[in-house]
Amino acid sequence: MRPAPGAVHVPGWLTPDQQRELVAACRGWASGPVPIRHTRLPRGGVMSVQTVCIGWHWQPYTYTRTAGDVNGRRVAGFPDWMVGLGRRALADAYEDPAAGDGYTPDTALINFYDGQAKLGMHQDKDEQSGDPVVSLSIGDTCVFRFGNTESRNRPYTDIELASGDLFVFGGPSRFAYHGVPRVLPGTGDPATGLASGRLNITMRVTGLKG
Ligand code: MD3
Ligand code: FE
Repeated sequence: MRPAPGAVHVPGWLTPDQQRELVAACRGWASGPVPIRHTRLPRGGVMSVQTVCIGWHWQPYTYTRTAGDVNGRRVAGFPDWMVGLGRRALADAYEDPAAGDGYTPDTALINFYDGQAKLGMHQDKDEQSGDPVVSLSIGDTCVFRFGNTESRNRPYTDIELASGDLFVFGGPSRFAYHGVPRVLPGTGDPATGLASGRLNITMRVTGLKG
């Protein structure tokens, strides 16, 4: 499904085995050198979503190697196997075996949503690169709100993202407003290793060096 130019939704892209392996990997990162936490925003808010980063640490609104807002430690590295997964995601989403060639994501934000968590409408513009964002969802289904590039308001489209779904945001959709107004508790399969809640992994290219 292509809800907008450059945006592609591939339901059920991850196999059950891949979902289990990703849950296990994310659990390791969540208790790694920089533990998962509710991000504090510079204006005083605290996000209801919990986030752990790999490759680069996202601290609103910048990327750093060390987590100055958590414990000052360097985040875990971005693994080569995840670069491969990102390339296969682009090839499959754009139905072009070469679409992932040269795609080298260097950071991922791993978001965990409990039944109450939500994410307000925002743009992702802290990356110095227009390369696509690859999003993988595991666990409870959510309502994902995909908007426009002009403002956080209508027009937008609400789409359900379920466990195993791939979403790629490239081209003009890369800088569109988007958010997660709610998750639908009890919709996930505990066989993924997630007893409840929703996990979302977004791979990105920061465009930073070092
Ligand atoms: C569209 N995450 O981490 S994934 C985020 O489900 C974020 O946790 C949501 O928004 C989540 O920034 C949505 C889908 C997504 C991610 C990044 C995008 C859509 C995007 C960047 C540009 C355009
Ligand atoms: Fe985002």
